[in-house]
Amino acid sequence: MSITLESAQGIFPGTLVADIVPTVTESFAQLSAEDQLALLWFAYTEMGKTITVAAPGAANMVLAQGLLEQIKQMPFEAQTQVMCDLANRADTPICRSYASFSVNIKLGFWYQLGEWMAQGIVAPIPEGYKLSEKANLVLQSIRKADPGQQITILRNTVVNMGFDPNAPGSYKKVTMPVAPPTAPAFRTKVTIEGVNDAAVLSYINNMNAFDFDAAVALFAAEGALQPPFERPIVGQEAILAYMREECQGLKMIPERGVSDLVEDGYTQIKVTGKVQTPWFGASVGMNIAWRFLLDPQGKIFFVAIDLLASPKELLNLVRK
Ligand code: 45D
Repeated sequence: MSITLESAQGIFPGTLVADIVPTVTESFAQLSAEDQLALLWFAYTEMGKTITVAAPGAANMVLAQGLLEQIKQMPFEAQTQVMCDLANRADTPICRSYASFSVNIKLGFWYQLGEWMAQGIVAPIPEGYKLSEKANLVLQSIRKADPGQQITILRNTVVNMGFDPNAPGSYKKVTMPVAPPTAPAFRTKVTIEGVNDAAVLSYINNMNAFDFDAAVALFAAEGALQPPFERPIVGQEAILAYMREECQGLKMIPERGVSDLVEDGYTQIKVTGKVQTPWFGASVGMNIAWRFLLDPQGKIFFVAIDLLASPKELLNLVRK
């Protein structure tokens, strides 16, 4: 049997991922726009008691500034309408510009609206707003999730808003400028218990230095990267575009792993550990696994990043 992208996706099948994320994301999408906004407000303010979200970098704000100023000038009623339109994915000019933003700019946009809502500059959630029974159940499920899962759910809801006339997965978005990689003298080097494969170590070290060109060069020409709950991104060019958009400021902290030779000279390697997003820094460590498949030349043929079901999964290095 020869290796394909599909067979690669199935390596380390015993890995338990956080199914709560797609489940809750789906139930959330069924709610009315009013319920969605109120629920997010409640979830976000509750989470804010234990984990702190960092103010976004200036670049994210500048690119959303025009839209934010426009909304700021509106009367409360119109502001509420804009927020409902975003949740409803209505085809309006504002929803189209929102959809053209990269993920981090969308998050920066909502961060600012959230601040303004708290200050009374933008229409708040009406005092005493009562969630529907369905929305209450969704909020309960979010409360049960761990912080890494909670922020992933929040991120998903923000990503899904707006009106995108283009095919999903096109990375030609309004995006923030790419910061230069960390200078060689300041780079860190990880060690991973049980794994000393050069491509894997080099992948993590380059990602931590935001040297995406070097990280992508470790992939096979038709290599693929599969983010949590997403389809694989195939080919060096697409992976590079994705990294420049989504990986700036991430801190990867791999802990341990296993490596085995499989058929046709390929090697499968599973690494578990944590990743921190610049939005929450060290206050949230997401428990993740990287499932690598390296080709006989030692190039990355495939890597999946999974958000794990529980911290216990960090110790699950079973091959089957
Ligand atoms: O609607 O090796 C209000 C890859 C009210 C790459 C609100 C990776 C109403 C390769 C509350 C104001 C990237 C895959 C809204 C590794 C309302 C690789 C606002 C993994 C919306 C390791 C809400 C990286 C707000 C990972 C402001 C797993 C919400 C990265 C803000 C994960 C939410 C990053 C924020 C995550 C969420 C970041 C800031 C999950 C950020 C989440």
